[in-house]
Amino acid sequence: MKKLSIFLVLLAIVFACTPSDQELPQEELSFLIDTSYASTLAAEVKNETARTWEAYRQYAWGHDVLAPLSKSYKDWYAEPLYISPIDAYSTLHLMGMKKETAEIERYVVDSLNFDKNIDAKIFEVNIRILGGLLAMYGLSENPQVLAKARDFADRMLPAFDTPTGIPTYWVNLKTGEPRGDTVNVAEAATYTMEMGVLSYYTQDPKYYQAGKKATLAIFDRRSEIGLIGDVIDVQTGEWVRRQSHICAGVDSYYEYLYKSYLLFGDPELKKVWEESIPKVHQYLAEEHEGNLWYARANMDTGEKESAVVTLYDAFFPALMALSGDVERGKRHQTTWQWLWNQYGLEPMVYDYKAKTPNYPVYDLNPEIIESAYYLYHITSDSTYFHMNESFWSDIKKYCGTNVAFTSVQDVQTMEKKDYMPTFFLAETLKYFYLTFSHHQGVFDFDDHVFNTEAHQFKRSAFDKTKAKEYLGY
Ligand code: DMJ
Repeated sequence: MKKLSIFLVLLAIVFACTPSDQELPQEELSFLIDTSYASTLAAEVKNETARTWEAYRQYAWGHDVLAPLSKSYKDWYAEPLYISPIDAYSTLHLMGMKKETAEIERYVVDSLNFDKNIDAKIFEVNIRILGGLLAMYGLSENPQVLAKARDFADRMLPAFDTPTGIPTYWVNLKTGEPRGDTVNVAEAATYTMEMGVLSYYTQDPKYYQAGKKATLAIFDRRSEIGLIGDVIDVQTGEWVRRQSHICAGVDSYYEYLYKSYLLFGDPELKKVWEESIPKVHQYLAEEHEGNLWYARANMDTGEKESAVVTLYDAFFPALMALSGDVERGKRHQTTWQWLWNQYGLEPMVYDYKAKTPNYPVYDLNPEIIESAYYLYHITSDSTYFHMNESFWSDIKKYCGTNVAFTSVQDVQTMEKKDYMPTFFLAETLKYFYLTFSHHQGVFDFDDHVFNTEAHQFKRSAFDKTKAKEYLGY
């Protein structure tokens, strides 16, 4: 009886001191999340990932991509490169799916052979295959995985052997024959992270040096007002298109300037970042009907030319927040959320002045979810948790199939398309899981950097003094 009265007194004190939800100011309310509900969502994402992975195993094993509607598969080239499992590994590992990751690791070591007579697209295989294998090595410490990554990078390197140092679009994995003389900026200069990690692990600077040379080749060709174009000739170094933007085709150039600096500490990349990013804000940022957009402008005059953006651009709030410009990141993220809510998913290409989706496909892309996750971690504001909660609910509703998830052909009709891109496993599911499990502290965001395909690298595993030597900067 005595215990009960003490308990009741304590309870009365607690209630007296805690205002009801209605009395809490809005800013404080926005920091509250129900952790058991968050855990339920995290478990749901994990279950859905396991279900999706099982569908890949059942219908597409040994191939690049799952086709969820036909319960079949697609390959990128004449011979498969096993891209889905390599991309999925770092997500499955993070979710603690040990049996599945062991199976992928075994396959990579025992059966994966890159000696194939195919022309591989350098940009895509760098972020997915090389990035995925390097993350796999970082997580497994299996030297045979590192040997595969090195073998793959050695097959990529002939592409960088151009007068400018900017890689060709394709390279033949067997013969080393490069092909394709024009590339966009993302294809030209998104290599410093993977190549830097490989140089660190192998203590051979040649990989990082090739990636960095390509990045500097772009920066060195900036206009007098400090903007870069978007398509370039790898042989002559002449700009083929002089339009400046942060959209698909340029995006990860900016991302890697900052993130590679963060991981390795190369001061030259920091300088390039610090000189480049103010120009992006100065010439490309545009307020339109209450939203903050990043337009397309002429690289020489800075005149805005187009209000056509891509859903890939939603990587930018994350990059802003990571680099300390949190307020700008928050404002820009609100713009993307606005666009998502116009349809219930995002169109791939959108004209914010004409208000038309120029290309209405949604390919299960991660960027808006990635940015919500970064902002949630960095601000602790549950607004961003709830953003991802609603994106997750929409993806389940419009992209879910009876075996996995699939892309949408048109966000206006929600007609489905028979394709589940590999980055859905590498990125989209990962960022949902990280958001919903954030309160459990299972992942140390501040000790990691993600490559542009969301493969995680531990910052504390890269000693800056050694990096200077191993990467040769
Ligand atoms: C991913 O393959 C990478 O994030 C890339 O940098 C661009 N975006 C796609 C997914 O949308």
